[in-house]
Amino acid sequence: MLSAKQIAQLREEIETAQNPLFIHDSDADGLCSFLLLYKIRREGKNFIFKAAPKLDATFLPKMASYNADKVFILDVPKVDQEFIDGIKVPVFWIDHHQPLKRHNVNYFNPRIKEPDAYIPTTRMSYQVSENPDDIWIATAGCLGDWHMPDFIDQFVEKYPHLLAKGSSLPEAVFKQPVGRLVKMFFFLLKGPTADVRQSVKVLTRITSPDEILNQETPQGKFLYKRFFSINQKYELLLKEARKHATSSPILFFPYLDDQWSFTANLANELTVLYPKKVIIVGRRKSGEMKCSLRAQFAIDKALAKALEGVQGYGGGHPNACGAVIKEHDWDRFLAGLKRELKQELKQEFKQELKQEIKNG
Ligand SMILES: [Mn+2]
Repeated sequence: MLSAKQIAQLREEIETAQNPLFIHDSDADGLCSFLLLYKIRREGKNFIFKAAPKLDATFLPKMASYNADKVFILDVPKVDQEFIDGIKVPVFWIDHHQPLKRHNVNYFNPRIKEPDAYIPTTRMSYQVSENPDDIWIATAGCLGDWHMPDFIDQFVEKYPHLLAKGSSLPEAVFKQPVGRLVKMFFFLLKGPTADVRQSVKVLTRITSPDEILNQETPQGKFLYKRFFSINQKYELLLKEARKHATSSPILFFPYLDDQWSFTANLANELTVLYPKKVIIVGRRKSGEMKCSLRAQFAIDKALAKALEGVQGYGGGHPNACGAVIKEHDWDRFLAGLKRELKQELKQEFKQELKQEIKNG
């Protein structure tokens, strides 16, 4: 979390900015962070950063065209020093990924002090905005980054029809009405740039979630309709992906990527539907298989072992990894991973058995 001093500093910088530029990640956390901070003063522009993870010098000409007096970078994991140096106006970077060493930037990252902290950028942005009218945006952004916010009881009190008290994180995100809102903040960012820009502009003028979910105003109706048509594409893919669930501990869904890239959303929802399986959503591209791996248990060790002797690389968090494998080695990789997972299960079983024997 931000300290009181950091909150005051960011608040002051936003309130005194004439034409701030907000560069934010292209997901629910990035978008909600922008909306919360933008609504403090309603000045400036946003740039949706789609080329994650790295913001580098190639973006400088585009940034210069905004003529901003301050730049706020939200939820972008990697920003090159060259990019920061090329900006020429004060840069404020709020993020919660692995901290990097950078200078000439006001860097706000809770993991500098607490390496294991998990605080979405939206949570910090809400500390700065502190507008209770926007609690629905703050909630959706946190849930979108798989984090149950500490203010959830206030949200439930205000919107009891959107979330049942005491819901778990998976229930909130995939079973409760608030989950539709979370998906909306992801899906409205997909598709042709002009449509996305229009959706975000309309979002800055929405005052309550019911305005969208119940289509209470023309703006709400517009967003709901756009979301609905994108969600239809997603639901079709999800249905297709579910056909790939077999008795194997791996659910592999080969998927053709286009501008409607749903990889991360699909992988997350599938882990909730199949909590005991490793979910792999993969795309074939120039002789390689690029894939996202997710599970509700640690898979990083099994992945590292499966990568041995295979042309490819990968890694990430314990429950969420990425990997790129040469296509000719794909079957060998998959077989290796299956073997490793079964091995781990066996070990676990043996240990449980030992424990049972010990306990008599
Ligand atoms: Mn984030």
